[in-house]
Amino acid sequence: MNTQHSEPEMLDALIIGAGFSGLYQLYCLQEKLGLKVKVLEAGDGVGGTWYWNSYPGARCDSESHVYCYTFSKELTEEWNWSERYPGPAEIVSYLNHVTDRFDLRKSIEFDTRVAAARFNEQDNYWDIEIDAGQHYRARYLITAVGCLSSANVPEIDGLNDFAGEWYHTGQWPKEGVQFEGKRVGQIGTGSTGIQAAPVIAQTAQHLTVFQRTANYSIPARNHILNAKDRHSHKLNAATTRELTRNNSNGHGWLISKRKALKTSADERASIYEKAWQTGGLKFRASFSDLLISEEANATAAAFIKRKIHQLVDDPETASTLADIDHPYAAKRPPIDTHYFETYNRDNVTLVDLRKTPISKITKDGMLCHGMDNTGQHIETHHELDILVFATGYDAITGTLLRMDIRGRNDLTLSDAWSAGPRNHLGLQVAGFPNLFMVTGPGSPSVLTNMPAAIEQHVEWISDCIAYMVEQNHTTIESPEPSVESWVNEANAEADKTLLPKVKHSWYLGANIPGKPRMFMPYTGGLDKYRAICQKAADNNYQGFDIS
Ligand code: NA7
Repeated sequence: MNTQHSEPEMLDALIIGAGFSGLYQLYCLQEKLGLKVKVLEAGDGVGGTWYWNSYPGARCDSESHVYCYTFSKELTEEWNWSERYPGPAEIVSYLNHVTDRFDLRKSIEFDTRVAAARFNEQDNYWDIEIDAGQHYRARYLITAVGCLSSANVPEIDGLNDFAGEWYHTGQWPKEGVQFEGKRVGQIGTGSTGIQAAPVIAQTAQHLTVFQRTANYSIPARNHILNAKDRHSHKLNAATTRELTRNNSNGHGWLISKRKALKTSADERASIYEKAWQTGGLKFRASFSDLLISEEANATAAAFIKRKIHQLVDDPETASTLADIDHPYAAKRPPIDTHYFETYNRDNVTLVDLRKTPISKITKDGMLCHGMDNTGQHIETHHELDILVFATGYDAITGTLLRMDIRGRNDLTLSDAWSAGPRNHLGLQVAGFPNLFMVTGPGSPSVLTNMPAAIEQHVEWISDCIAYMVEQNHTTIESPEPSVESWVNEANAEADKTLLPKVKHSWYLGANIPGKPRMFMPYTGGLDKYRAICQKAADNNYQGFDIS
């Protein structure tokens, strides 16, 4: 920790990140509780995830009328979304509006990346150091760093030799990328790749998509919102708010109580067809047993695979796209705009990396080799001018662990989490007093509509800090037995579902070499989670040590 600088300013709370979480946390602590607060943000503007993710086709998969704050009726009333699903530019513009409307900008330091934070046990505050060496001091440290903010660029031999341009979708250049006349290679067919490919294909001379794992996708059916849509969203805003706060997923819809296995094949097909036509994530809410029974899930999987075969003209390409090895929605379920149809274009090629894995990146492309169906050795060189990595993130914990965060006894967060991220209620790690994580591991986070989960977390943390201030307490921390009990409870919830069974999933950390495998999001549902957190608060923060 650098100590050569003048005495740092003492804050009540320091928040890392100026996305949905950080801005609302700032509003609650500064504007409502009157505390002295600062937000440190690595970007030069607000927006968090959406500041960085402006890749072609990027679009939120929550619907715009629920992908927003609900704490201010006036804000809901005055803001008008333009499409069913908002894109990054509109989300960033919404967050700028919120920042100015609630006068938050004065408390945000942009272009400021936190390098380290250390808990001072003598005086019970956090000492926070930024890249430039300057430091801050705060009673409470709150990470609002997002779940998908550390880009994962896989180590592939030869990347340094590539003479063309390459980009990761999560660090997309603000000025955009010109694909006209270029041969583009895209690695990855997760939610991002599925959004990007149709848009890149529209202008690229040629697009080659390198698919390692085939994926399900449901049409998003995005559309422009008209005055009637907006009027209806505003009229129903209070009801929608109640719904998103009190259901398991934070979206504006409930999961059906019907079971796929108790529904006749004909009725099931018509329910799936209707959900397919409606589009969006709600498809997964068609039946209550889809994520708990492999047999039930297989009915949805078969429906989607049939659709892929109908949409894709070339039977071999369709088979490669539909050869999916995991249950539907057990990995993050993408939604798309003409993804499968994109493979009907003459300028798009799909490469099946299971048959011909990447051997290396060359000066002018990608070399893949493997065996064909007859056991013949195949080697193919794909010539490329631009390489797009749609290869995901070191999700949920990556950004937290890139900072050198140290709690009591100089314990680093990476040591505390050497066997995977363990905490109490997804909020606090044992040995790290006064550190709160917004939508960290062990909380519902990425399994929900994020702003709903964020509002719950931020409000809980704010109430907790208000309680600490009122009661004149200086530290709150989660003892190891509370952590142990929450980890067991979260694991037991996850084991009721098919989700932890997918071995190659970023929910488990399995996409990052060497990352400990532990199912990270809480699967018990936002409603249940909210009740558990509230009960602890109502009982004077039972399960936490306060002094
Ligand atoms: P994901 O869902 O992690 O998808 C990453 C994709 O990249 C996936 O298809 C991976 O294949 C592929 N990948 C990753 N590394 C490699 C290598 N080394 N070689 C080939 N293919 C690779 O990230 P997204 O950005 O799409 O989505 C993340 C979230 O952002 C999403 O859930 C939304 O909430 C928004 P794999 O499946 O690992 O075989």
